[in-house]
Amino acid sequence: MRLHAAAAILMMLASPAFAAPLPAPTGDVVLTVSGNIDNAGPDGTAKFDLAMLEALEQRTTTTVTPWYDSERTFSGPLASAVLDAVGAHGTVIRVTAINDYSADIPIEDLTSAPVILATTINGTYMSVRDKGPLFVIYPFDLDHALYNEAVFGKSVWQVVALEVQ
Ligand SMILES: Nc1nc2c(c(=O)[nH]1)N[C@H]1C(S)=C(S)[C@@H](COP(=O)(O)O)O[C@H]1N2
Ligand SMILES: [Mo]
Repeated sequence: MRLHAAAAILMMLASPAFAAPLPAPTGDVVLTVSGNIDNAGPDGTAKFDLAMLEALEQRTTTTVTPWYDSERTFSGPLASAVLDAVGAHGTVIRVTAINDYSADIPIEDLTSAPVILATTINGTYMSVRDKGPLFVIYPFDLDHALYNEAVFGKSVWQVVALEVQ
């Protein structure tokens, strides 16, 4: 019995979903994650400032998109790294924007491809006017088959919240 408990704890510690507690943000909160997460604060959510997002694994995606007249370079944390940081469990992420637009993204999308939550465009932070603070960018550069309406609908800009379902 005691051995079983010890083994269970060891497995939890070894699991990538068992992430360390998040530090409290010191800058402006740009992203609030709620729902089925292990690393929530007292209010049941995990909050990120830009520095916290920048501490996670990053990707740069240079691509044409439907939203700009020519190629742009987007950088930011892998969405999968954000999910690991909060200890997410589930199948779908509801992504909500400032204008209350939301889209449901299967977690499978985020674990099978390096989708990012872009914080910068051409090296500059995105203001809300520029579709910031965060913009979901699929890796159109790696897989042109992603360049379709279904994916555009999941390419939420002005993202402020994720709910793990
Ligand atoms: N914040 C936000 N992101 C959004 C939307 C929106 O209304 N608000 N529309 C989505 C949908 S349904 C699509 S098809 C594309 C549309 O981009 P467009 O309006 O530039 O054609 O953006 C997606 N991202
Ligand atoms: Mo759409």
